[in-house]
Amino acid sequence: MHRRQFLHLTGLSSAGLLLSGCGTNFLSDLAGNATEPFNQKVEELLLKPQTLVPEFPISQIEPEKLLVNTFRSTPQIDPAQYRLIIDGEVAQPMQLSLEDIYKLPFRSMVIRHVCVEGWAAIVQWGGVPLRELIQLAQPKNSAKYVYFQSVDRYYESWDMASCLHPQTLMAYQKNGEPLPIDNGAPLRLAAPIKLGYKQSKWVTRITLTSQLLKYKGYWEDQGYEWFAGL
Ligand SMILES: Nc1nc2c(c(=O)[nH]1)N[C@H]1C(S)=C(S)[C@@H](COP(=O)(O)O)O[C@H]1N2
Ligand SMILES: [Mo]
Repeated sequence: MHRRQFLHLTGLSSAGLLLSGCGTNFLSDLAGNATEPFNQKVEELLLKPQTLVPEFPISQIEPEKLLVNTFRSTPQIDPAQYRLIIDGEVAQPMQLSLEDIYKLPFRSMVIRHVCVEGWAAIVQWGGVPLRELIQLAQPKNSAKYVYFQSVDRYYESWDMASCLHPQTLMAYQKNGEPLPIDNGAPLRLAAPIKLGYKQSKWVTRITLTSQLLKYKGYWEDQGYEWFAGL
């Protein structure tokens, strides 16, 4: 992202964006960032055209085929209190309200959701591309992986390239309607490039890390494949 575009976005959203309580000063952060080079690998991945998964026409959506797959219970989340934290190996940690998130670029796509348990469904997801959120937080050069923490204590980790794929969304709409709570409202991961269990529902925290940790994901830590690409 060009610096001017970044400053514009920061200026645009600074009123609504609360910095997480990490003791950093917003203005000195900005001054510091002006001299820091933008993460080279992230920039390369953003410029390199990534192969898009073919999308389906809206007429092929299969509303009844998307099964709710939740391993604990569906959490209760007050949308007014909800915040998405982005932290870890970033120059600009942030906390976003749903209002902040709805102002960011929107993309919708009709793709196939595939669950390892043997079912699949064509579904339309709408939301903000994850790459927009990652760019806003300005990844440090050390950032290579991304962890997602959910309200039901589900957790996942992804490689950076998959997170920056243009069809990887933080979705808040399903089939053109507000995302139902059972499907992960107010915000869930949705992408046609990975299996269903990678697509965390009820995400509240996105943490960039330099390494994969001992715990990689709810299902991965029970033996399922980590990359889980489609
Ligand atoms: N937080 C959380 N996210 C989750 C799950 C879960 O139990 N908790 N299940 C996963 C699995 S295995 C699948 S197939 C999809 C199912 O999404 P759906 O319930 O919207 O169909 O969510 C994934 N994300
Ligand atoms: Mo699944």
